[in-house]
Amino acid sequence: MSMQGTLSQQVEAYHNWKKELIRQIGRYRLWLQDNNLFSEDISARIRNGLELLIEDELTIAFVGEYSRGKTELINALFFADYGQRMLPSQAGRTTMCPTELFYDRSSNQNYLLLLPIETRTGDLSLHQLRKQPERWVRHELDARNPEVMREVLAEVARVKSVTPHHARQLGFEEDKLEQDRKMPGNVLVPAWRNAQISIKNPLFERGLRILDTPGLNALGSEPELTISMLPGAHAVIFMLSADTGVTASDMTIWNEHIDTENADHRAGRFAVLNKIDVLWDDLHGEIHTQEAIERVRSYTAEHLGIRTQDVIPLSAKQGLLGRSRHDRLLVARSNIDQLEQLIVQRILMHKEELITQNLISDLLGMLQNSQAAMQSRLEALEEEQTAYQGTTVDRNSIARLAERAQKDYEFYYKKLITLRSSRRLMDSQGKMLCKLVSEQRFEAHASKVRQRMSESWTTAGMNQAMDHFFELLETDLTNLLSEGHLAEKMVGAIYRRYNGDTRARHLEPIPLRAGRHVIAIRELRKKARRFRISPKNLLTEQSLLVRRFFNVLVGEARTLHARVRADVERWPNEALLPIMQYSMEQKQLLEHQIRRLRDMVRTNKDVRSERERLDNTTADLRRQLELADAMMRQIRKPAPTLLQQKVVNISGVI
Ligand SMILES: Nc1nc2c(ncn2[C@@H]2O[C@H](COP(=O)(O)OP(=O)(O)O)[C@@H](O)[C@H]2O)c(=O)[nH]1
Ligand SMILES: [Mg+2]
Repeated sequence: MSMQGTLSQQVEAYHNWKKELIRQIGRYRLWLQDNNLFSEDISARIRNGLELLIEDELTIAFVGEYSRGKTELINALFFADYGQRMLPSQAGRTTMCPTELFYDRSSNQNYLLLLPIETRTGDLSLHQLRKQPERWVRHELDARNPEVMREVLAEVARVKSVTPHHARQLGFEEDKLEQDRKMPGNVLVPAWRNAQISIKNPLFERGLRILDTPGLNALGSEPELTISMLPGAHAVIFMLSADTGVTASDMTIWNEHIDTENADHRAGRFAVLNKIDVLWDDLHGEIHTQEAIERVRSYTAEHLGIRTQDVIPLSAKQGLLGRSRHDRLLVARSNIDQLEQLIVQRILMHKEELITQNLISDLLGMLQNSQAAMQSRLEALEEEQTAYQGTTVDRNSIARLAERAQKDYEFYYKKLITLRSSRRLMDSQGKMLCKLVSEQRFEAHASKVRQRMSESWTTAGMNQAMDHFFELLETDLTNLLSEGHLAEKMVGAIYRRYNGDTRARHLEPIPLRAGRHVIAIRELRKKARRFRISPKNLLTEQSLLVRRFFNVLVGEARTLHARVRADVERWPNEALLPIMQYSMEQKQLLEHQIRRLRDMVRTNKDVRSERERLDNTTADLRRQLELADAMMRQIRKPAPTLLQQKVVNISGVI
């Protein structure tokens, strides 16, 4: 506990940091309104940013062969307070289904949802089934009664006895299943395909999601798990056990499902070397034990090809025991805190970096824009002030000011007209880009492939059809990339001209960045290749294979495609937004100034009251600029773990 805060404290700090950002964004919005700088475009951009923050989630997947202690570790990390094992964990092969743990913040309820395994024979993917609550069996969970809750949660591990034929139809490989001793000839399969557990817990309330997976058998039989759910996780914790070492099936899981290039979990893949307590009772004493643990640790790291510090030796069981008994020594010895530290430092830091790079830089850009506009308003007012220095108003200089303001106004007015036509040009460019990734186009590719697959009689023919689908998509996206480059060049030229003509040197175009989509589709194509050559799919009957391919890979491609489409639809509008915003703001400010100056010339107010009024206005403007500065400082504040890293570096503690 001497470390700098446990997981929940850090997640809390992260949450507060996000909350503060949300508050600052709200303040900025009000500020814009107060200063007449608000527009529909800015509003949309701010809304996007807010959604990103509010919906932000963090998924950690626990993966490994059965009986490595994944569920035990989840119990220790999140349910130790209940004083008992909440999720079923047992010796031997726990035939559990993939389980997701989170807190449903929209309904504010605790519950368990179970999806019957039979849905595997249907046409719907897990992703689609999530939107159909009537397909799931629902149990309420009463957190005030942990004993009952535990019994309800035991459902997750329920098995069913089925014939080998039926098991095959459900997508299982017979030889990886346990025989039913009570019904010789039958095999045991999990009764559920997926479990969703919503449970109130400080971490889950803050957007943490946990994915608990069963062993290799289930990984192979639910392609969606390996193709979209696992790669989508922000971090993967790979579980090994000190009593078995790294076995062949552990290595298969690592190589095929975790150590792949195409996953999102850039925040990290970590290995946990569990059950170190089996090495504790060494007759040769503590030092010897530590040496033994270190040996297994470096051997494991070498085997997996990761750094030794990314292998955490621990004891989930002793950690759970220690935590529920409040036995600090035992908790310390279990080393479970070290894993929490790692999660905090790597995973949260990564998320913070993402938010900082995307949202914050965007926000700071907008603020800078607004500040520049306010600054030029202030400068204009200061010039007016000099016209009021003497005892009489210097009418000539006021007239000059008015004239210049009028000219500037016309300049921005024209600029806006040009920009609007540039925007129309962008719109038509955008339409062309959108056509390349339209939904109809995608569905046309899909149905063409479906037909080719069902007409094909050979494995080779099927394979070609499947690959052809990805080829079509890749071609579309490559075209998008080159068309997008052209459009980006055009935007670049617009900005260069604009920045050359005005004083706004800080404005930069927002890129389309279509390259990442091409990479994503190529990676999905690689996955599809692996899907095709997996021995299980080679033996699957044709209609089932077509269905599986569509459920999983076409489904995944569809999601990706929709994401690309949303980006492409938004971009043409956003690309010119910064200069549009700047011009609008300038025009707005000049309009005010002109009105005021004209007013002054016409009404012939006395110098003193005019000077007072000007003083007040400039003072107010300075205050507004100070406010903007304060917001800027707040938004720039480093995120909690980044901050902590600095502290750590300074104090030299690792
Ligand atoms: N000795 C020891 N046993 C453990 C530890 N963690 C889990 N186990 C046991 O290993 C078995 C399998 O655990 P479980 O969590 O169900 O494994 P999973 O299949 O990976 O989820 C259970 O009997 C646990 O009690 C540990 O740290 N030490
Ligand atoms: Mg388990």
